[in-house]
Amino acid sequence: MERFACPTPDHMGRYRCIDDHVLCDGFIDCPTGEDEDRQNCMFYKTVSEKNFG
Ligand SMILES: [Ca+2]
Repeated sequence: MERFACPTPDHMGRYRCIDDHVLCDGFIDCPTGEDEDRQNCMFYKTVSEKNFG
């Protein structure tokens, strides 16, 4: 399983790490919602679809 660090730290100044399965799942997991960013999701889903054939 891959883990990703959010690009923006939270209010404590810590960078949160999230699992790849919470990327683009419709819920905001990063402090400013980067994991649900439309452009990032478009890229992520494109890669995922290629990986799944
Ligand atoms: Ca999410």
